[in-house]
Formats: sequence, C-alpha cells, structure tokens
Amino acid sequence: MSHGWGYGPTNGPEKWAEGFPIANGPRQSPINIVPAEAQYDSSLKALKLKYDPSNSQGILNNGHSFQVDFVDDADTSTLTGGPISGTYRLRQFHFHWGASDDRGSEHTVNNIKFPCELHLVHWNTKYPSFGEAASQPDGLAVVGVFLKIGAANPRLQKVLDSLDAIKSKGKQTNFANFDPKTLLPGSLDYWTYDGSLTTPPLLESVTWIVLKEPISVSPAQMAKFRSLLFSGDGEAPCCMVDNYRPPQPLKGRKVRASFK
Ligand code: B30
Ligand code: ZN
Repeated sequence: MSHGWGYGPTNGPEKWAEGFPIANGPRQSPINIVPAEAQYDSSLKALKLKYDPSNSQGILNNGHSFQVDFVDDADTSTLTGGPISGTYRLRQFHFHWGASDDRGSEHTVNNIKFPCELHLVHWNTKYPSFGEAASQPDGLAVVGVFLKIGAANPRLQKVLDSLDAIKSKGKQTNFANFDPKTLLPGSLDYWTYDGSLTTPPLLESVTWIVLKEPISVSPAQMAKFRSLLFSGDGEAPCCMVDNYRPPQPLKGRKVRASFK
C-alpha cells in the first residue's frame, strides 16, 4: 500500500484538502473537546464492548501508523450501546503519537494535547462490508483513548514487543489472541460527536466516542512507538512520529457527554 499523503510539510494535514476537498467539510475530525461546553445527555447508554481475542489476526506498519487487524466476518467482536444504534464490528485498532511528550493526540481537551491516542475502529453491520460502511454517515464508530505519561502499562507490552518485526512500511506479522478490552481505562465515561476519518480519505462517516479517562504509558514505551519508520526498506529512514491531524473547526456541532 502506498499513499501520496503523509504528515510532512509537503504532504501533511495542511495539504490534504488539495486531493481530498472534504478536508474542509462540515463534520471533520479530530476536534478540541471543551468539557464545559459538552452537554450531559442522560439518554446516552453505557458502552458495551465484547471482543473475542481469537479474532486478532496481524499487525501491520501501513506507512502512517501501525494497526492490529481483526477478523470481522461474524458478530464476535462488537461495539453496541453508547450513542450508536445496532451492532458495529471491530475492524482494527491503531495509534497516533508525537515526536515528544508534549504532543501526539488528535483530539485535545481544553486544548491540552496528550502524547498518544488509541483508535478502535468499528463498522456498522447494517452495511455489507467495512468499505461500504466507510462512506455512510452512520457507517463507522471509533473509540478514542488518550495515553498519558506515567507508569509503564503492561497491557501495551505485547503490542510494543511486536514493533521490532514491523519497523518499516509494508511489514506485517502475526498477532494472535489479543483482547483489546485490556487496553481500556477503568471508566467508560465518554464524549461523543459526529465526525470523520482523521486521515485521507477523511470520510464523514464516524461517530466518535472519546473516553474521558486516559490510560498510562511510560517514557520508555513511548520511545518504542517512535522507533517505527514511515519509510519502506530501501528508502531513506524516516521516524514515524507526529502522525496526528490537529483539531478541526466544530462548525456548530454539539459534543455530548455520557457523564455529569
Ligand atoms: S481514524 O480512526 O479516523 N484515524 C481509516 C480508519 C480509521 C481512521 C482513519 C482511516 C481507514 O480505514 N482508512 C482507509 C483504509 N486504509 C487502511 C490502511 O491500511 O491504512 C487504507 C488507506 O489509508 O487508504 Cu492507510
Ligand atoms: Zn486514528
């Protein structure tokens, strides 16, 4: 897989609108979340995440992040409840991070950036496939989890130990029997709003569910993320860092909170 877009000065977020005009659309992501402006909505349900560890399949350096892919041919790893109707299947999870600890998340809270953000990507089974769901306004639901510097997180270790095998773009390796639920914080309190993919094609198909409580990551664990490369074998090595899009205009959208 190869992309014309990236995160550099010539192909980064400021240039994406040239190839993907929806970059300036009405429901782009990420956003800055202002908790004082979010409306508590008592009708929002609890999030239900049911994941089957045997669905985890492989881990891939896709040239802009790394992703853990899941088998999604049955309703075995699903997201229900929360702000969504029906059943959404887990397709993959991935992360965005910075070159240093003062940046890296896509969403911000009161303009505060976290060093890393996890995205668990799900698609609505009312559509026949991920690809078809990805262009529908209610096609995808992504759960976002902030990472903050603190104690080493043992739940991240299996993921991080796999990164040596996928250092450069296009590399992949097996990644079996992993339960992504182990990556979630203790509280499933969330903010939710209607948005988009944060990378090209920037499709406006995502119900965003951003968890309030961060999980921890140590400085040594962040260093492991930053040891990946954007580049492929035989290209000039280029560290995979700062692979985040900055917050986009809210354009009148409402952010709802599941908690008071
Ligand atoms: S995100 O969670 O909003 N950051 C996609 C999924 C989630 C997000 C962004 C993008 C996505 O599915 N993109 C299209 C599929 N990709 C997947 C891939 O293998 O990595 C192919 C592509 O972009 O054209 Cu690269
Ligand atoms: Zn993402």
